Amino acid sequence: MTFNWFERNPTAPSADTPSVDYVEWAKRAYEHIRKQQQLSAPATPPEPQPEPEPEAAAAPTSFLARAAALRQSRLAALKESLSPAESPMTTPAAPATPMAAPAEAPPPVELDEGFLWSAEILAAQGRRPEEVTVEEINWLQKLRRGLAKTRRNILNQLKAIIGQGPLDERAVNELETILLQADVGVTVTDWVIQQIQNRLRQEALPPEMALKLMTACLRDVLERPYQQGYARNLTPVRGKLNIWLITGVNGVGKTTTIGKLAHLAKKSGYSCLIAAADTFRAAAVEQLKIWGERAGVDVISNPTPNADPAAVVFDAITAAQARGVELLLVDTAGRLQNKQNLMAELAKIRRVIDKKATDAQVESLLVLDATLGQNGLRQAQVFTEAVRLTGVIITKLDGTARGGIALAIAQELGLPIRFIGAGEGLTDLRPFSSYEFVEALIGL
Ligand SMILES: Nc1nc2c(ncn2[C@@H]2O[C@H](COP(=O)(O)OP(=O)(O)O)[C@@H](O)[C@H]2O)c(=O)[nH]1
Ligand SMILES: [Mg+2]
Repeated sequence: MTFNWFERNPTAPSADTPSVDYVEWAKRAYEHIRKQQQLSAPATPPEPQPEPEPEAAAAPTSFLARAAALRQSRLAALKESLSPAESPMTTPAAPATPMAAPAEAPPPVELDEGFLWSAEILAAQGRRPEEVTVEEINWLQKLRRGLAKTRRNILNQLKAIIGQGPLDERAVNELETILLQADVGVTVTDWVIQQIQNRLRQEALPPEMALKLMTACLRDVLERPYQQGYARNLTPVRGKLNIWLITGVNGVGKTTTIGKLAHLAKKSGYSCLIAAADTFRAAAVEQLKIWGERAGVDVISNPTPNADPAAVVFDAITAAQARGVELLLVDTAGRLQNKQNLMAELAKIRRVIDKKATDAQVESLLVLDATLGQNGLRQAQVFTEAVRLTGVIITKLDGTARGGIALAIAQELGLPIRFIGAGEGLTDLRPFSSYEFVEALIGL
């Protein structure tokens, strides 16, 4: 059965999720994944990963240190519990691949702290170890690695301000600074701090509880759009035409994101087509075609220089309707230099869609570059005026220490975050999960 990635939006474990033996769970998941991989051999050598920097080497008595020690001991127990045949040490060296490995083949899993963390996240959601895939584990590891800089900053500062005792006023002020530095934004920070202070007035708040409360508050901010009528998942409706208009400033990652979305759609069993409506530069169309090839999805373009983007969209809709395509991804230009033109261009594309594809399920997704922080958010205001946006995609979460920007985005735009990108590869984009995101951001 095809796994539909678009339906994957894990929720936080509820109070009645049964408690799990994480070591046993991780062991079964590891054995299951190894079996899968042996069936689909040959394996590709693992991507070289940067050495993880030690996380929050806290004073030995603090709860941060306890959490780190707990995972280390679980990891040791896990390694010990595996029979020699499954032990990663006995893996035969992967054969040297003469050509670039197919993008499809995921690297073998490594039994490390990141694997265990991913396993814990999946286990806590009540998933069964026999149903998880190597792609899911790899993605969670990537997400955690991507947010490592932000998390390290937060945890290191937390370590400095939080002792063993309950929180005091000074510690709360420091928490405020930490959130602001992670680019969570003033509104969200104020609200979170207020929640913590309200609680402090009722009872003593040990640091561990404060962190739990903060986690829940941040998740709450990210999930508010669901309470305002947005569905939890953005899943293309099967058997009909879905059109996703991908907008955003130049360089934020629109074209790359379209390649990754096309890949995800194919993997999830959808028929897909791409429209090259960023016609300003010939190179942009070429770049999109390369991504289309990688994902195995056709690209509709117009060879005329400076072709009318709306005409390209018209052609693409015609092709999509003739072929019974389910998901049409539309790449657009994002030149902010000529704001008026850009807005007119996007509005025209939208009119063509509304006129020509009356039954289509249309989404307008804004792509934002996480490394730009609050600046990116300000730039994006143009798009909120030009198109009726229905969601956000955040890219480049790898390599930023300001991963908290996701919170500011959800708050300021009032839109659900639909996908996040954490790398330049085909598989480096997945549907957003507030639970997994917040855990990767500040979870222990
Ligand atoms: N590190 C990283 N780079 C990305 C990501 N998404 C896109 N990029 C890079 O950002 C640059 C601009 O991307 P592009 O798709 O051309 O942006 P566009 O102008 O909005 O279409 C390219 O070098 C991409 O490889 C991501 O999630 N992580
Ligand atoms: Mg582009």
